[in-house]
Amino acid sequence: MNGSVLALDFAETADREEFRRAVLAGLSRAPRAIPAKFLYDARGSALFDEICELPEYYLTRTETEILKRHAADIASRAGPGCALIEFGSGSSVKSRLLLDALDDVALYSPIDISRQHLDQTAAGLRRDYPALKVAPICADYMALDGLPQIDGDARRLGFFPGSTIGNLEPADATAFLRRARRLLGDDGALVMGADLKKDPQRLHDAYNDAAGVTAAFTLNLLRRMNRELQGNFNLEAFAHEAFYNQLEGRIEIYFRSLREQSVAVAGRTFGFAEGERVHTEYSYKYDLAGIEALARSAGMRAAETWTEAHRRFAVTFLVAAP
Ligand code: AVJ
Repeated sequence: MNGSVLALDFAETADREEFRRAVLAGLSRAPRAIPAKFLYDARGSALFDEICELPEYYLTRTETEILKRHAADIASRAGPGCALIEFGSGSSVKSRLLLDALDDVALYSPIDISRQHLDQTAAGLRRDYPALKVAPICADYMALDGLPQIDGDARRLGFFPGSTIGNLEPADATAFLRRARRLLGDDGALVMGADLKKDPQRLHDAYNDAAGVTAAFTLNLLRRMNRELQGNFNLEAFAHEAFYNQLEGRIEIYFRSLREQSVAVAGRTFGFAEGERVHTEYSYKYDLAGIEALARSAGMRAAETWTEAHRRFAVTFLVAAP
């Protein structure tokens, strides 16, 4: 066995251990909850890519439209010679829109927790942008304290698309932006995408698609527990549930037990009442005042916000507040 295979095995064991702890803690607590990041194993990431193509899931399409239309504005706000740092490098489609518009990019640094995702993104970009310096960082960007691979005095331009900010509860969203502000520096900037409040029916439909892809995405967490933690969840005996909580301004997602049952996972047994739910995700929806308030709470300000005719989604250029 060579060194890199060993390193990979080690990373996998560490990931599995983190998953095991999170599942045991999350199912032992009331109300039950498992953090959203565990939805993204290989199958979960593929299902999320499918969600982005759904007719009901307007987010990706709308954000891409805004980025296309305003890439030049973003580039002129950023100025030439920036280092582009992407927090969570899903597919690199959106970063390419920025890379194409920005003047003289000093460096592109995607940060992602998945080594595999990161390698794919980096390889694709190196192929299509041979002159671009690509410096991937394998890390959890929610817990990152510095950017060791980035030196020099280029202005740091962060990119946090997709309304990933919506996964975070308000205090965590503020904490993330504070961290980003520190990583990007006093003259840094952050381009952030956020989904906007709108007709509750449209929000509901985006998380309850007719083809059932979002349900498969949620229930994939049960499959993952079965596979990685020797679970025996019956996928037929649980259902995806998603609804808009208007008071809190967020979509809430759960898996719900369809009957009274007990399930073994990671060497323990858990009883479920009929109708009992396990929380998996929040997806907070903002309005423009909410985005500005969030920015202020983290020592930043919204220098400019772009949206489109239906005002479904917003892309904001955040800078450090003096
Ligand atoms: C990746 C967090 C932006 O909240 O819309 C989509 C995740 N979950 N459908 C979202 C998700 C179910 C998505 N984010």
